[in-house]
Amino acid sequence: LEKYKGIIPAFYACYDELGEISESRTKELCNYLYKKGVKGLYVGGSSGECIYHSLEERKATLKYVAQQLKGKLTLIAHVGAPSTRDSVILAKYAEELGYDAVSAIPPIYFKFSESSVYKYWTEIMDATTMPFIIYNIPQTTGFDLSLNLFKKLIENEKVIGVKNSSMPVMDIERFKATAGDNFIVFNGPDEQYVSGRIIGADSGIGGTYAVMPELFLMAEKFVSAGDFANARKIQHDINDIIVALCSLNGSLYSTIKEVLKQNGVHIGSVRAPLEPISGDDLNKIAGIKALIDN
Ligand code: NAY
Repeated sequence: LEKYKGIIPAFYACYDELGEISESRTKELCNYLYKKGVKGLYVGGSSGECIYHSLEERKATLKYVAQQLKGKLTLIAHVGAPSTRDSVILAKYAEELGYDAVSAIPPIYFKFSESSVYKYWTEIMDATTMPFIIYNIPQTTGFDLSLNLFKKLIENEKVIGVKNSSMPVMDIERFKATAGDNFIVFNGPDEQYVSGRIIGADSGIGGTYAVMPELFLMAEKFVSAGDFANARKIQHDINDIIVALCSLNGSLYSTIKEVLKQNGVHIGSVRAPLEPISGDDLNKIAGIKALIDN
């Protein structure tokens, strides 16, 4: 499980100037992050704008990333989709491409019982021989993974981890205490990376890592060394940056993409209904970039 331990950025959707998925830009972002020294990538998740993509677009992104980085970085494919059918299609495709693991949010839109969610995740697991990582993100899905359902899920040995994005860090502690050493708990909220790691997370997957990989790599270095005073300082800087990234009139991801553009990485904007940054707020990007660079 060592290959899952480290800084794993959630990969962004890379568009051309017309807003279509771009092969060259996807590969450019792959190269950029590879050179930064991250451990792996979480492809096609929330930050990847997966819910705004067709099945073909999701497959294309999975393919371009694999072509660029298979064997170089740990690759996790997020395959959660509104229907079980589409999730299974994506999981099988990720297996064909040689991804290390698949992961999925619970089904969205309708309210589902725990047994329906259990069935959904299990059908995805049954579709391939790959390891599976549960994705718990109640603030966007409305489904809060209970400890009881968690216990039932981890009876399946394909379940090697949980990416926990719920805000109480205590959830991380409970999942880790329940699942034990031979299991990976990924910290989800970037604002709480250091706390998450200290309370029991083994690793992290996050939507803001790719815009400031150096800072998360440094936080991780301090946490692993037991230097919590310095880890906390880095977390403070990270949180100032996250607050700034969230303060503009578009979406978090459109701000991030504008900052990356100033770093020479052009991956387009975001797909509507996510909004691009506009007007005066565009002038604030340089200031946010400076905050990250300092
Ligand atoms: C993914 O699947 O793309 C992620 O890992 C994103 C998780 C993010 N949560 C949400 C609600 O988008 O990383 C967090 C988030 O961007 C970060 O904590 C800043 O708020």
